[in-house]
Amino acid sequence: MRVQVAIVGGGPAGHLLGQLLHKVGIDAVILERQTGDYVLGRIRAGILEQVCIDLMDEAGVGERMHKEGLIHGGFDMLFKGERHRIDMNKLTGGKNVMVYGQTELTRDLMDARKAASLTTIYEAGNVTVHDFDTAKPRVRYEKDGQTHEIECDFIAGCDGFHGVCRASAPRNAIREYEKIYPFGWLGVLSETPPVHEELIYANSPRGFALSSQRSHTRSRYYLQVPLTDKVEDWSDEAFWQELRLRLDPEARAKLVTGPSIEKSIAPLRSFVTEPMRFGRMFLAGDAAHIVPPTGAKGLNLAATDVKYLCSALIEFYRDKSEAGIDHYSQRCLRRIWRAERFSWWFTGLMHRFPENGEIGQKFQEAELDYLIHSEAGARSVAENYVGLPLNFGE
Ligand code: FAS
Ligand code: PHB
Repeated sequence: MRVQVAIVGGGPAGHLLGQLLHKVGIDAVILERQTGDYVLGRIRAGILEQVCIDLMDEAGVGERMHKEGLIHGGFDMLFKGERHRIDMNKLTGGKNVMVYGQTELTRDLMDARKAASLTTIYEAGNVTVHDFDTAKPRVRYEKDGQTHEIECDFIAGCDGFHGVCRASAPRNAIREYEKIYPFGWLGVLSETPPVHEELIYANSPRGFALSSQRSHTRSRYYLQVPLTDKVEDWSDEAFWQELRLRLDPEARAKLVTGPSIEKSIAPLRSFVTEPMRFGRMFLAGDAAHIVPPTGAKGLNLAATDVKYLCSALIEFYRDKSEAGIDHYSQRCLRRIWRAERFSWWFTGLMHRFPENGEIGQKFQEAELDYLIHSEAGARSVAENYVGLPLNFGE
């Protein structure tokens, strides 16, 4: 097989890239090691920035998102038993975010790809990437007991944190930055109405909690838990009991519990790869960077990487210019580090760090108290949360 772009990884980054390339007539194949159902079964992000919403529209798959997505103009920060709303819409001159699950976004992209009869090879085993330091890179994979080879002009590594593409980059050409947090997020998805119409981020003496949602009838909750916890250690009842203890009385009274339809523990890390381009191989999304989910940036960063990569490839094929692909890494990394910084800061503000002692909690409470009484402080939170403009600082 020969294509212009071989996309490794069929998560949101891979499928969004595939759809955007298709819209401009660049042919691509997606190689995904799992089944489509497995990919859709992973419950992850829930918040879309305007940049991501616009890209879904550009990809021609925004219809259900606009019908079912929930526009949020603010969120609450809960500490010392009281909730304080960050009015993002007012503080950013009218910007909002949208609640629309990553699962639904990926499903919309998969459906569009299928409707256009575009090729996604699921259960592609043992994918390997070759000769990306030449003008004729290749990708190999195993399927149905046979080894297959794809010739291409470019390889897009959209294969997530544990993928093969970053791992295949020459070690002397890559620099990795990493910070691992001393706790994880225990997440529960339940077919129960949310306790509040917007999100609640809670900094409680017992630890962080987040009350999020997927719709008016489906809730997503998270608790900060020790890294030693296993998901089987947490019964549904134990989860609901602990969540109650971390919420304020009003939210507690409104909490509707029910059976978990998904329950998992995700580790938290800050991670960035520099550069994101290796000859004719480009990394995008979690393949290149990871943020602690506190700032709801992971999926949104993947979307902007894909936006930049797609425009670079259009320049190459349409304008015969390599300027875009030469500038890709630098363009992505400026935005990535800003989001990494915000996600790290927000994680530090909202989670318990026992190693910092009681005084650490007091510092956090003082910073939170400042933020809710300072328009400048609240605006800083709001403009980072809705997503900095693409041309910020230019
Ligand atoms: P993904 O990891 O989603 O997709 C990569 C794809 O590549 C996968 O389908 C994988 O099967 C495939 N793949 C891997 N290796 C391969 C190989 N060798 N060959 C072929 N295919 C291969 N972000 C938020 O904003 N909020 C959250 O609450 C949140 N929760 C998260 C929870 C977890 C457990 C994780 C891991 C991430 C979470 N994220 C969250 C971040 C998440 O949403 C990512 O940002 C998003 O999935 C990025 O999408 P991709 O870059 O496509 O990577
Ligand atoms: C989610 O709904 O999954 C979610 C929302 C906001 C976050 C993280 C996760 O910061």
